[in-house]
Amino acid sequence: MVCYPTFGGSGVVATELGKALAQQGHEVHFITYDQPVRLGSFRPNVFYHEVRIAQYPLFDYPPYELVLASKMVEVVRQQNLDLLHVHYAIPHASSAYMAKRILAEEGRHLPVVTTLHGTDITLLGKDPGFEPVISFAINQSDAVTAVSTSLRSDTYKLFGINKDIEVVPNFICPAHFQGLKGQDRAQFIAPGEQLLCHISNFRPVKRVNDVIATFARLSERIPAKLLMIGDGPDRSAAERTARELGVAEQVFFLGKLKNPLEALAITDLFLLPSESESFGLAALEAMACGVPVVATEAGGLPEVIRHGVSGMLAPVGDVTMMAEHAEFLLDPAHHEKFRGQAKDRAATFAIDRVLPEYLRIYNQVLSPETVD
Ligand code: GMT
Repeated sequence: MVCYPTFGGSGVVATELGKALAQQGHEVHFITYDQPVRLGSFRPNVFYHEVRIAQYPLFDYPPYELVLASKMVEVVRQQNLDLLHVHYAIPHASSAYMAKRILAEEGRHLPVVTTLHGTDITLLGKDPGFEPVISFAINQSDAVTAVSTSLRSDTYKLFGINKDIEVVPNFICPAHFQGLKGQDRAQFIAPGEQLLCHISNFRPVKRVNDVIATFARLSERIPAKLLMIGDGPDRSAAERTARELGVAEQVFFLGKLKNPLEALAITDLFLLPSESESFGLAALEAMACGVPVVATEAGGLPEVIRHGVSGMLAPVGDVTMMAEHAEFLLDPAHHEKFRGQAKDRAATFAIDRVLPEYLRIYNQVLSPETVD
């Protein structure tokens, strides 16, 4: 399993998939530059290999992808791995291609499965500096999956892809949500107030200012507080917007949390007004906690959030409509119904539906007909 170890959804998906495979008896080796955030404590069949880059004065830009490719080769040789599953095209798929070629020289076939997660396609894909490498790495993978139908079609639109891309949606592990104990709500809200939540990496694509603007409109109508979880380039701007809109006292910027589920468990509504979103794993996790979602109609979000069922959708930037949706969903006349529906919808993304799909793909690339 090759992934980013950080708080992003692609790392979470890779980690949870690896843990589930290990539980079934497969040996899973994580290759990345830091311990994946959700890996937790040690467990049978799970191994972590750290990619370390030596600092040389010559390197203005440390060549992570080369060190990663070398580490892949080393781990495949030493652990006798059957395949690599790389999450995020850049640079994981291109490093995997290099590792594959090196190993082919010694007569070893190493199938590579690439899972596309979103920003590798929708943001980096628009950068001509990356396009040839992304297209090549995807085309050279033995199997390619995308986390939503929307991402699949964006990939075909943006790149010269001649491979089948299978849609395997992201998932939740129901066990993480059963008996989940949240924080004490009274730390954040007074009786009668509603608690809203947003989780992201605060990059421009997340439109965190729209979260604040939506909340400011809503809080004119109902008493509420907002938890802002995560960190990134637009955090200061969002804090400024909260002050300008007069809601700074009601908005708590908590920074990055290792276990955001504890916050979701005490939340009444989740806001995700992204410009583009291939899937929206945070929204799915909110729904699994019984939290309805107000989001945009962007990308794969409508595939996850059923409008009028598990939440409500609005056009990108329409903070007035999002505030109206929020007010509707929080209305005691509807809120409990939407809570239940959000949970039911999330249950359709349980890992036991998705794991067989990945196993089928692994078996497919391991079957002799695919050996070149
Ligand atoms: O949202 C991000 O910028 C982080 C990025 C990542 O690599 O984790 O998230 C992408 O992958 C997630 C897991 O598949 C998806 O749930 C997110 O929707 C997707 N983000 C975007 O498309 C913006």
